[in-house]
Amino acid sequence: MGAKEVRKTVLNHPITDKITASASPEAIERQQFVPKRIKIFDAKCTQLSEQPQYRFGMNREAKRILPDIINNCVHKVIEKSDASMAQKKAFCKRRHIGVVFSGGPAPGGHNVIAGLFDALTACNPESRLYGFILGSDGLLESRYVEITKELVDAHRNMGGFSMIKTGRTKIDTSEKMNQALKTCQSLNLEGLVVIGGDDSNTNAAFLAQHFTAAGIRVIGVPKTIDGDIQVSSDDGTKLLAVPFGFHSAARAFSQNISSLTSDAASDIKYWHVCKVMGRVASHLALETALQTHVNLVFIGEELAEYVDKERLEKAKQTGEIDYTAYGITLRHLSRIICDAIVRRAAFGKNYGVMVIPEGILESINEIQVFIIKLNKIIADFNTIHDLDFHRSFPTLNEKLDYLRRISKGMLDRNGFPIWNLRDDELFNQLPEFFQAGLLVERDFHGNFQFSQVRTEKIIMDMVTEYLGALKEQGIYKIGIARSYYQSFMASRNLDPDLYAAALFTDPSAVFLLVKPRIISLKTLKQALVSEALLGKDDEIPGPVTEIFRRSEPRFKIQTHFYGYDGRGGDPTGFDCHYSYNLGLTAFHLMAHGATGQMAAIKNLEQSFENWEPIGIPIARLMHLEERKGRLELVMEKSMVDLSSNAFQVYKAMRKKWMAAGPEEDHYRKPGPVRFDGKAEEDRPITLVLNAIDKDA
Ligand code: FBP
Repeated sequence: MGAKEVRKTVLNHPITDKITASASPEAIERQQFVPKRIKIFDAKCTQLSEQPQYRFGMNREAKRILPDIINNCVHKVIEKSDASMAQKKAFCKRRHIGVVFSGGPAPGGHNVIAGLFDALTACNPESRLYGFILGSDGLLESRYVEITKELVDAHRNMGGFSMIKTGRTKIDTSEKMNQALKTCQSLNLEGLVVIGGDDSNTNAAFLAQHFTAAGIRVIGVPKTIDGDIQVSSDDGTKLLAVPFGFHSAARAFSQNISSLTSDAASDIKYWHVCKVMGRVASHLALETALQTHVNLVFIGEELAEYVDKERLEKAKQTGEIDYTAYGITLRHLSRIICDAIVRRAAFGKNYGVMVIPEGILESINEIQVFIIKLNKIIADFNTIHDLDFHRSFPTLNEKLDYLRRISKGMLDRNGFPIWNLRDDELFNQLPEFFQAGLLVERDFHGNFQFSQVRTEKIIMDMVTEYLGALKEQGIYKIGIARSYYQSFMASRNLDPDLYAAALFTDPSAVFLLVKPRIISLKTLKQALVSEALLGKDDEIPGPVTEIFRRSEPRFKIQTHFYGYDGRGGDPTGFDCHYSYNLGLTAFHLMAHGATGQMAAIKNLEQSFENWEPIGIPIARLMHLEERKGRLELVMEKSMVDLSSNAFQVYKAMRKKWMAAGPEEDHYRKPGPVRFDGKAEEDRPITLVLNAIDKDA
């Protein structure tokens, strides 16, 4: 048979058809998987029960701007067993509902829509669900698709937001609000479900307020891989432990990062530097640490609290206060990393894996100041000139030139210079790629786009430079196992003990460190000559040179960015069940007239039987935050709580996980993301730890 015939036969073979089909066996199994439903959703009729025992503070600005939804309280979906015929009929009436994704994708989004669709059509098959295309843009431009059973079935338990796509456009003017209202009215919508993060839920609250007069309801659904939407009432009761998508993304990152631990420990030549998403909060970095036990992890919230006690003490002795001792600097951070690298290398481990949260720059004083100042400068330029800063100054040089010009005179409202000569001088010391990163365009919501900045590069460049200096000083060396050294020398007919005293700091240690002053073949020879092991004109014995070479470190890194892969990945079992029930909850909240509420599941940290569908008043979660250079009302992000069990456990374990000693590493293999199966953990580790009752 010729090549052409072979190709034809293989191409027409049924096996080829089967194994090259777009739907993989895993995808088919996923689409057919049926998430669990909270029992209450099997009831013939439900109702909302107010839960006034859960109280929240009230922001004055929120009260002023959101008067119609500010007095909402927490609602719980409960069964209505005594529903009259009329009530049942009202509950099962034909409805039109709209749904929109907003912000970055998160695994589980399709299941929210599936839950919403199933509840809506189970009540009344005549009801219609419309999905707006490409996020808020679809809502503004009236671009939508009717969501049918076929469409839903093709996306059940599958990752991404590809069914209707997403976008980051903010509905921030009354013109846009009216436009969105017009679209909803033209489709005769009873309500709109906004599936999004903190900014999108903020938008949902503003829409709810704007739509009140028209009787259209708006329900938010908490999504974000960043994990920073968490809600507790004033008395500390957890109402929402985590948004959907967090678990799946953290598990996807952890699986990949744990593969890197295997690589690092096999080839023993690389430090793998992993930047993981989380624009501001470090929840993903913390969960990844607990999942993988990598050697070094930074938690932004901890760095932000950093105080250099030594510097404070020194200043105290001279009767002064050193304000620069508060907060960590890039330089200090790079020193901490170097310290870990040097300490592991001393035990023969010139390799490792570290995790840096994407938003780490926000915790570094000097950089945070730049970010805030630049936010203001860019926002002011846009307002004053009614032009876009980035289009007006497309190149880095033009941007820098503008900064230079304003450094001579731009003052803020209180008369303080916004960008002074000192800022200009410091900024100009940064490498170009980093300057460009800090000047990157802000997103629609005025957020700094950390994902666009090569944070790991700026940090690791400083680390590499300092390690070079430590190597020169003879401090950075690879420890050599004494047992290895002895057998190596003996097999080459050299007396190990004879040379050990001249070569090593402590010849009796389990790992031998070459003396700091021996940093080259020249200094090696001097050491041997001074110990009378070598004549001035003799050559260094080959095996001794070999041992010295092995003690010389070469610092090699591989950088990785985990973010888009995890947020576009498939959901874990936890997220499949969770997001599906969020969809069901959103429907029941809306069907009973709620608006300005965020669908949530209480007791996520407990077994599924205890999950409770609730609605949380979004307006009560608002505070004022600096955006685009001015204070804006937004939903408050939840940062890593340094007193939480999860952080405390990580803190207690991190020395062990750094493994800067003779022992083996303690890496943990979490395994792949799955949606079913016995071996699968059923919720994030942070959630489980935080639910442990400290006082019990
Ligand atoms: P959301 O807050 O919308 O869920 O998005 C979070 C996130 O995944 C961050 O972790 C990341 O910084 C950001 O999106 C990147 O977004 P993009 O590159 O899409 O603008």
